[in-house]
Amino acid sequence: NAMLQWQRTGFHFQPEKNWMNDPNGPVYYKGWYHLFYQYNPDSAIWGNKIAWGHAASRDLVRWRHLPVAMSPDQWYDINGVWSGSATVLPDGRIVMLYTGSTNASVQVQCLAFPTDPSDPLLINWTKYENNPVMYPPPGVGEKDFRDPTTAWFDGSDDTWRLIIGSKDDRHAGMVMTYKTKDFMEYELVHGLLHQVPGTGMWECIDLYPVGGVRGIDMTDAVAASSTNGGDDVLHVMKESSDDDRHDYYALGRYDGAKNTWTPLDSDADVGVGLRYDWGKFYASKTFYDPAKKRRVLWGWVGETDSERADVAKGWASLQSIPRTVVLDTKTGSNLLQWPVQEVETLRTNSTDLGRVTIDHGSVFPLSLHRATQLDGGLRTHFCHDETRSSRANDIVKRVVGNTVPVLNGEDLSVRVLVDHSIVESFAMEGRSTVTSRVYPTEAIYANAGVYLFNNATGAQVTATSLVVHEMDSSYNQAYMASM
Ligand code: DQQ
Repeated sequence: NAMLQWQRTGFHFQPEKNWMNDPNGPVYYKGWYHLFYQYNPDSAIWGNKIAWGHAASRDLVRWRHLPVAMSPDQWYDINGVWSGSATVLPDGRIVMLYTGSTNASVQVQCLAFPTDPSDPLLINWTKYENNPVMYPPPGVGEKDFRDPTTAWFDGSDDTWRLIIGSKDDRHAGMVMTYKTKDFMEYELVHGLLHQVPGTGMWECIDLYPVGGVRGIDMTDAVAASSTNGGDDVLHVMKESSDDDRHDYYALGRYDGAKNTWTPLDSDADVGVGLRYDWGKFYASKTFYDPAKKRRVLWGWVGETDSERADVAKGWASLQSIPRTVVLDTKTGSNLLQWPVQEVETLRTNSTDLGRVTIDHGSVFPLSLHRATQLDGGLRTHFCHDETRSSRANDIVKRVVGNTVPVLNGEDLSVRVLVDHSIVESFAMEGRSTVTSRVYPTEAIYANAGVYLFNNATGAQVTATSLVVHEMDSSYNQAYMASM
């Protein structure tokens, strides 16, 4: 339906057509960033034939679409090649672990390798001949055992460790640890790494270090903690709640020897405290980028329109802008998420509006060339109100957000990315983020505009600084195989 094509984004990743959900196996390999994703090649809705879509990029912004990497074609994944993660071995080889949904819909873990390791685009994948490598252990439901993480090396017993989320029979979300020497044989580590009552199935868990001197790569951080106590390193644990479809995280301490992870603040434990994003954002995953020595987060941003509309337009879902993730050393109690710096290479016309004061009850239009793709910041109050975003009646419209700490001496600041049908906002340098899908019926292409308004009954509001960057489309910049 050509009418709806304006909803396609200019600089957020999406497949050329059909359904996408979770980001899978992000990894940097021979100069290319790889993004795999849950993909239905047949339709714009989720189904039982989910495959791994694949794209690669030099800069996390301009993407090249590649052939489907893995399809459901074996007894152990015939009902879906589900989510998983990449591990890079010290010699540079990649090991991919993913969940297969078997011919009996049992969730098992499977192994795959690049068929040709000399191919930087990693086009072809070979599934391990003795798959599956892990079955649900005794006491764990056949349909509650999925989404293996990236593995890290633990020198104390020379094993690789990884974790898998689940829930127990009393609806507590929980995390199991496995260890392996060769990625073919696995041993369940005694006890649970963590567990939170009442939080249900933990999908797509993630565990990674932040804050310490060597605290970005998991293997490095584990090595550092065994040599110096590692007290400066915190570990983020994140789960995607199948109950309410939000991504929850907490800061804590990981102890490999005891196989425990303990939250700093038990009142804000995983699943009950902080979220990565207070809008539409789910099944996210981080990876360590060795090229720029940073941790990068991807999240699946689904549609909030109707399934009927998705079928009509022939596609569904976006990925968030890839975000760097660091510890907020000022508060010590949350992460900072920020669009990767490469996004700024898409900025074209920049308008610095300086200081703007808006009287109560008034609207201030900004004059811009193009308002459908923007990146900008202002320092004043901010509100994500989806109720005003569309006249359509088949979509979810809410007011979404949360409190964000503003410390003494700080001003409130917000950065907002606008890309046709998505608005992604970062308050206070990324202490809190909100993502919305928007489906305007009139404000599309040249009819879109940006306005400052002040709905207060009495007070004036002053934005002490306001900058707007019009954004290029990353897809305009064709990618050559030789790049
Ligand atoms: N999506 C995958 C699962 C995962 C879920 C299936 C989260 O592996 O638990 O498409 O969105």
